[in-house]
Amino acid sequence: MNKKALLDSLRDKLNTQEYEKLLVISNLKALNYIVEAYRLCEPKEIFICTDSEEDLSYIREMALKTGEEKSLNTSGHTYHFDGPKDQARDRKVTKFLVPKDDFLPSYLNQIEREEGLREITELLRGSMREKTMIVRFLTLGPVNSEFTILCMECTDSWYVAHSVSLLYRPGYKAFIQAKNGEEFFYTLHSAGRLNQDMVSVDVEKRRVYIDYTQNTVYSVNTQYGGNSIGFKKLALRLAIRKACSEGWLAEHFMIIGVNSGRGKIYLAGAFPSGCGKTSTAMLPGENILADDLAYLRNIRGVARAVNVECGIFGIIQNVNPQDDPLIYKVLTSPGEIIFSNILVSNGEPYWSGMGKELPSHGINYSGKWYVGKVDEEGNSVPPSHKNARYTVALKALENCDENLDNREGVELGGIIFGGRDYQGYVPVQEGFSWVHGIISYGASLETEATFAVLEEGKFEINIMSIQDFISVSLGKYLKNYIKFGKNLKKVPKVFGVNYFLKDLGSEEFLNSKLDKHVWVKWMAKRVSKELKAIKTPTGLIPKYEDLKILFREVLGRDYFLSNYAKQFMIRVPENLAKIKRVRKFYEGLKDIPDEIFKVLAEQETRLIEAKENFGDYINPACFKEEVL
Ligand code: SPV
Ligand code: MN
Repeated sequence: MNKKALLDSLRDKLNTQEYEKLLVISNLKALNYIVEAYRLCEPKEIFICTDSEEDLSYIREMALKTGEEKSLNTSGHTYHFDGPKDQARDRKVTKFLVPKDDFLPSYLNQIEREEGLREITELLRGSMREKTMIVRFLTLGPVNSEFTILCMECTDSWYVAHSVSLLYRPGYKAFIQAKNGEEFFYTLHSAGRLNQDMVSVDVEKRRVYIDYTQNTVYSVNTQYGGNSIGFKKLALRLAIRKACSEGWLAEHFMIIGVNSGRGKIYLAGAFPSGCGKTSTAMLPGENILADDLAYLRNIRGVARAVNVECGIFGIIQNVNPQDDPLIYKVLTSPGEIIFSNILVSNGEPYWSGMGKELPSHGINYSGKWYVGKVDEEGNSVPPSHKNARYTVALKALENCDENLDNREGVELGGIIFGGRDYQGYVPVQEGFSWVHGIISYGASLETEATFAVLEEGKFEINIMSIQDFISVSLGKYLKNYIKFGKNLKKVPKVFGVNYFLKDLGSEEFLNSKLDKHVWVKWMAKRVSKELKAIKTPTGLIPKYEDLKILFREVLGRDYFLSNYAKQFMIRVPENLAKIKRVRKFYEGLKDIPDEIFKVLAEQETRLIEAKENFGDYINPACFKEEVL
């Protein structure tokens, strides 16, 4: 169909103003998606958001008017509830649509494309009756840059439409400029039938299907942001495929600008949900550039990175004035914030671990809440959900980095990988090389699954903390990663951190939450070549004397040799056991690059040699070789 025919087919659903908003768009595919979404979902009307202040405020108003959000006492603050069974990403129902003549490895959750399309089409059919379909155009990455990917979502949720105003950069203008045929990512989302609390009713029929052949994602019968905001993890899956075929990286990274003695050093970091990613990105005195997603490109031999987003959809549990002073201040000051799945009492938001007593009554995602409440299965209902979140624009933070919208991105000095590892890795270490670091810390990242996915409590490998979103074979993904580093002239350092190390045979954590700031400073100073490090079998570790100074400078406190000896002890049996688990994991897969096995074997040899010389649990003082 040509443009006129496409627009004519929407004529009775669009008033003149909305019609004119679409007239300036020449990308027929974008127009066609709107027509198809309208025919399938049958909304009573369509609202096209042009990113004008008027349109953005209309979305805010409608989120309140429909009851998808409600106001809190503080100006600009609203809250939204997802249903009790719709509180996290759902791996089981998130599937790739695979055409008959294509192949995806069996560990990627999938369904035959035609069958999946039929199923999702039936679920979406008529799903927007009596509702408005909102069309949002946005960009992933800064506008008009080498990194930019255009993105569009049709949704019937004002909450989703509102969230993206805070989380993504406006893209209507970019779509006007886009030529017909220009590629973009697309999501069609419907929350499905809603109850009187404006919560999705048919969560049992929740589906998130990814049609990578069309760069399209369908999401239905769910509201939780991670399932419904197409630009987040849904688009990440599409971006990973694109990145792997074009030789760049789309990653689950935060980015922090760290002030070192020699200027600002940017470090990216991958941590599974609930493992300290946002709090690392948000360290006081440093600058946050990204909290969740980054694109990395080789630009003239340098690894440069941008934030895919421009806002935070962050976990709120345990955000308190001691541990996260910056974000706590934002969350308790006037300004545009959407709280989700928290406890509300007398118009005030509350969450577990906020550092003050919670009221005994209120309302939360389960309805009326009171101390001692249990759900249908007899489990106690917490005041706020563990995966309760806040949504806020990064620009609302006083520590937002000045380069957030830099079209060239920032030069990455290092990449950090950190999981939830109670027994093995030291709190911070540096890889001997790109390949060593990527494999030992990134591809070997193990963690306990946390509450942001629905199967809690299981230990598992979570490659680069992105495994949930990998949309190609793991081998292909890892090869691309390794090659990316090899093609750089200036290679970022690779670090492994572990905030969760416990004392041997004890449940006691060896670090306080604030210590991460010292590790981050150490890493920045390694990048700027201010400090030497000690070579151990698993990586380069800090010198005690340097940490002693850094603890004093950063946290204003003493750091004792006895703490260092415990924290940086090389635990040979735990490390060898880890290598075995990781090797077993990769041996079961096809097309894994040989380097993986080589690096693991070398690490194993180094550990065995060290054990022969010094025993199972090695005091870091045993290692004498220092490197700059
Ligand atoms: C995560 O779980 O990694 C998040 C939130 O950042 S979600 O949008 O659910 O992916
Ligand atoms: Mn994330």
